[in-house]
Amino acid sequence: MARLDVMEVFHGISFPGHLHTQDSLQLALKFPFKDTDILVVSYPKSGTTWLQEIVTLISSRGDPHLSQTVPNWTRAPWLEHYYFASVLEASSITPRVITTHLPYHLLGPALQGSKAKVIYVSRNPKDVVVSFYHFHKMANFFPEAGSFPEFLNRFLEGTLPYGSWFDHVIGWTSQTATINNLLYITYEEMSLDLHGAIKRVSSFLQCPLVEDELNNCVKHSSFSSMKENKMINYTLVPEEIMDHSKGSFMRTGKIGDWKNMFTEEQNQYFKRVFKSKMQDCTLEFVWEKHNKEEPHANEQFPQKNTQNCEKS
Ligand code: PPS
Repeated sequence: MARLDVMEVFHGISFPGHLHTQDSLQLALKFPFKDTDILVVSYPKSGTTWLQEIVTLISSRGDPHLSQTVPNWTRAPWLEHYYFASVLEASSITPRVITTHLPYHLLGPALQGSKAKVIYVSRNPKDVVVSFYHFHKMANFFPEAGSFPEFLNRFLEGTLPYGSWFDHVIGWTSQTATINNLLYITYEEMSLDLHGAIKRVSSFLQCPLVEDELNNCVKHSSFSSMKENKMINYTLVPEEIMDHSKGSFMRTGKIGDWKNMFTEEQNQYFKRVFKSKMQDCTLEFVWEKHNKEEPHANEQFPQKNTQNCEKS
């Protein structure tokens, strides 16, 4: 299935036709989750792959064998991708780890009543848009990225593939009352204290680890280890689909790279749009709270209703 030039528009959101069909998207909305499932949810470029790796390593108690021998799209497949059903059927990995970029307003109904464990990972949207821009340049299943100012406008309008970051974050972070087991984590938290973040995820998954196991998880989910791991760095994907001469999937792995891309004017514009779109959101964003831009080491996003939002 190449379909590199096709975009599927589903409920007003465009998805790359290389990975999605109308059927696969429709099937995702009716997926019968098992209570033992672990669902990794994110807007693209927010730390999805990192969390897939962390969850795999926690389930393997720090042993990197699975994460170094099975590609992430097989061991933690995307629910909405066309190959999902066949991968899941062929897999014997337990617990099942499933990934999705779908917004809450589409996937929420399938989760009602389920005790599946949901982990929502988010990231400073300025870093998200920069990472997404670079990814558009190397991944041939996206439309042309255009110039960065154009791309930024499309991000702020919510017309990029996978829809609006604002709707995604607001949708998923308002669901503490409607989803049984939900953990919020941020890219920034993982970046500033990976050991603490892994401990929090392992406790949420009810898979407490001893110190050695935790340290192995930290080691194998570090940026440098993951950058070398062919099972997650996408170098297994053929050149015509991801052009590795134009960049790498594991690009910088840093907080605040947006500063290398945004002009001051774009930053001010972004802040205005952010303020107006998020005004009814009761959550506070850590990269705004302390020194206005950067997340604070000991804080998590969102600030209210967080910590362990799981209700077991
Ligand atoms: S995708 O395409 O939606 O699955 O992308 P996603 O995995 O959500 O995001 C990719 C960005 O996450 C960075 N990344 C990491 N940063 C730090 N440490 C680790 N271990 C790590 N793993 C992935 C990756 O480099 C992309 O961010 P940028 O800013 O582009 O480097």
